[in-house]
Amino acid sequence: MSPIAITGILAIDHVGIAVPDLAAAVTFYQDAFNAQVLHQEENQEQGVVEAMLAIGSEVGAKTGTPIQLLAPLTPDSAIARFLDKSGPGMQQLAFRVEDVRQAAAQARNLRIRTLYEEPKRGTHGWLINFLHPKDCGGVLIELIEEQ
Ligand code: CMX
Repeated sequence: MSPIAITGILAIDHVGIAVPDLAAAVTFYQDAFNAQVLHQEENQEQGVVEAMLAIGSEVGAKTGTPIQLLAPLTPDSAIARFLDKSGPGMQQLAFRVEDVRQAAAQARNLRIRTLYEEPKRGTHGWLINFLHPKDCGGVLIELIEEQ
């Protein structure tokens, strides 16, 4: 019997964009797209400083659609490596899931590698894991469970 697809995917949570300078990128999104800043934080473990912005008003009603701007805190962070190799641009697609451990186990059954055995903490301290971009058609997919 073939393994089941990943279940419990609720929505696209956000698209993540790697930027070298967070303040400059926030200003650009505000000025060019009328984006609203929802939240900013540093995540030392991930080596990022990030801003969550809402774009547009049609989809997602009150808050618009979230875009996450990610800048490196350290030169050896994942975002710094991405910027060095690929330059600024889209770095990840994030799915909100009901249960990140279950989604990760189902991914592994589908022979999609997860970056972590156990979830780590992402934005708002929510549980996260990632699916390897080489197993997802060149897209780094983040799985997020609200806590
Ligand atoms: N999207 C698509 N492909 C990617 C990628 C990305 N974001 N990052 C790396 N790759 C590709 C590389 O281009 C490379 O391809 P080739 O072998 O064809 O050249 C391959 O994957 C391996 O890349 P690498 O440079 O050797 O690997 P890294 O050491 O940079 O690690 C990855 C890649 C995905 C394991 C690392 O970026 C990682 O651990 N990411 C998860 C954590 C993260 O992104 N944290 C920041 C965000 C935090 C948050 O969202 O809260």
